Amino acid sequence: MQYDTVIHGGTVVTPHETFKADVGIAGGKIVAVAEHIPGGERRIDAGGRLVLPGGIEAHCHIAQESSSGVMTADDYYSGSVSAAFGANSCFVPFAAQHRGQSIADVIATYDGRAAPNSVIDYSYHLIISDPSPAVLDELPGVFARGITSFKVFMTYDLMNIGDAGMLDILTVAKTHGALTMVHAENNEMVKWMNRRFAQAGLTEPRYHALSRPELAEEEAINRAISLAKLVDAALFIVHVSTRGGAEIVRREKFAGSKIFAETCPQYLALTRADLDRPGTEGAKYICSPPLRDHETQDALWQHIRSGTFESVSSDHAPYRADASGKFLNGLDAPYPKIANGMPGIAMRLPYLFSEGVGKGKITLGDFVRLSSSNAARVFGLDRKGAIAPGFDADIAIWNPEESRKVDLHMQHDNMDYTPFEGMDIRGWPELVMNNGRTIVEKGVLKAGRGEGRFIARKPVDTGAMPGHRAVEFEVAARYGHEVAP
Ligand code: DUC
Ligand code: ZN
Ligand code: ZN
Repeated sequence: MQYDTVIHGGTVVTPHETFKADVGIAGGKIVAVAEHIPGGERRIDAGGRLVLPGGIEAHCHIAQESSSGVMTADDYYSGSVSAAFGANSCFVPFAAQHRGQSIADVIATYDGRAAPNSVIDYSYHLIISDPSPAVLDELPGVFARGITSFKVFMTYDLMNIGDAGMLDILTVAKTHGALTMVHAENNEMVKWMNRRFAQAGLTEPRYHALSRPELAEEEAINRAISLAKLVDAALFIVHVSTRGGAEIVRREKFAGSKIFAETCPQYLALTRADLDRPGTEGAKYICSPPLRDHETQDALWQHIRSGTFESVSSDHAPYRADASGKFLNGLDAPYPKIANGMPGIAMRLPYLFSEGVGKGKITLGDFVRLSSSNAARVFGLDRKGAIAPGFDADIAIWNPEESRKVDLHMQHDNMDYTPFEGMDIRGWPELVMNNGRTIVEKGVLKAGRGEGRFIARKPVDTGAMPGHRAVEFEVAARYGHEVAP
């Protein structure tokens, strides 16, 4: 067998095993994993290193306008470069529909942004803000193209599609084996809180966190799951930030509903006290759902280690701390007018490795699941997320001993701050591959603009999940006559 590359002497990690092995790569694929593999045009010494599946970043905002028209600082070049430096071989940003826009137009727009620029493999989740009959009719064509997941919002007036809109989308998604993702916060609770704070003149960033109560997330998660259960559709709850929300997810998931969920490093590393930073600093920590407290961090870690979450995603939403981003409406804009989100695509995995594996909160197998293999399974990336023959040679070689202090320079994004600045990290990716191409090696970018490929994804696999049967849909069996729901 001729190998293009052999990674030798490393420790390979899968979700269930950690073992010494060499990895043989040919034609962009892993073709052998064995105790000793001779040959190879290139031999990479991985002695003392961990050989892991390349990360899959399943939640990030790249070259995306927010509903209020603010463009992210990262395009598909800088965003994918930053992802690659953070040990990711593949990412799935959002392609966002704005109201009135056809889905064909949305996809063409994002193809134009991604294809010439991405240095790593990519796909999109489609954001649907306007589930009109014409838009619902377009969805089968989107699934056929391999875009098998989309996100909807229960909050923001320009995005919220309402419960009936969600039921329509969940139903179409179920028909096609697609996965609906949801941003779950109760819109009316948030707007009511905003009005009260505005009336009292409380508009500094710290009130952002208080304006989006934990109960707003918990109520919306509960409602979203009820809607999904009614039609027995698969649902992925994004960026869970509360103990109560995680508990609902856990209860429903382990009762057999088709529920998936993620949390994000910012909810583990930061708290609402960060919004109290002086001057314009607090605005850097505005994200939704908002940062919480130390008790919540402990609870979320417990849920991570006990299997409530499929993945830990960055929710990289890069808005610079200047007039192009956070301060489009001025330096002293009230918090509802400050762009919502923070960067973190390069820090997701180093943070999870250092805090999680390094401090004994999760195992190496958990790290592989949370960083890559679960996202591959849930989002239909069937050739990714594993170090095994037949899979894409998407590999990250980690030095578990390398220590770094986080600074902006090591993010390689287009941002002017990192919320993780100054943190001590132990464990760092030394070499990252996508399809057998070395994309980052010892701090140097090796990948070329536009070398990433669009990946057509498979439908969501819920075969092992019993799901939920609503009795009201068994009209014929129970009541002797048919009603088409
Ligand atoms: N939701 C996200 O997922 N990211 C940024 C802002 C938001 O509301
Ligand atoms: Zn969201
Ligand atoms: Zn997001």
